[in-house]
Amino acid sequence: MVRDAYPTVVSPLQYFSEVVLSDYRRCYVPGGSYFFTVVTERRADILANDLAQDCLRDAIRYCQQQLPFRVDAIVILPDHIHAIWTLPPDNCDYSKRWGIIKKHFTQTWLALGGAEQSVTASRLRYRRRGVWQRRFWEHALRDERDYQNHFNYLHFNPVKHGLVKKVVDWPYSSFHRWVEKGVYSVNWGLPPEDHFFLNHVQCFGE
Ligand code: NI
Repeated sequence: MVRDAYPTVVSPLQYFSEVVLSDYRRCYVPGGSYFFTVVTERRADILANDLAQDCLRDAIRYCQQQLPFRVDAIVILPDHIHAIWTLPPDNCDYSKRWGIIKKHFTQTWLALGGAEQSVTASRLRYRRRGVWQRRFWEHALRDERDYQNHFNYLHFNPVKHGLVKKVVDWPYSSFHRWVEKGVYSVNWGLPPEDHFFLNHVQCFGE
């Protein structure tokens, strides 16, 4: 199978479904896979650094010890995170999990000198800090095609947001893990002028 170039006679989505999807379709669990967008307080650009990545990794592991789930894909952008999780069918409370992750992240992040936005006295009374927005966006992935679209959307996101020209150049992404597994070519990701790709990748909130 050719992985380093798109066959010219096949559209990118056909290419993904035939070549790439077969490698990770086992990840999709009906009713158990979700796409999330989590945003920082006042959209502060605080996340694109090694400290934030380490704190987030710690927080996710801490949460998984209490409430298991699988992180299929994750990308950390300066002011938000996209993630795809698969949850066990008997315990799929993702809100609780995100609550634990945000709280743990905030504790270690602030203890290690990470930045936060100023918070009002009333919010402090509720022990809320100025790191994360309270709400997050979630979308239950309907089928393998939906999973595949969001999986690619997530990994393309640093290019979509203008942070890098090539997907591989953004360090805070599970893209690299999937390259190691052979799901993506290291050169995956089309340039922005490829309208076919952009027209077929919807905007999922961010
Ligand atoms: Ni985004």
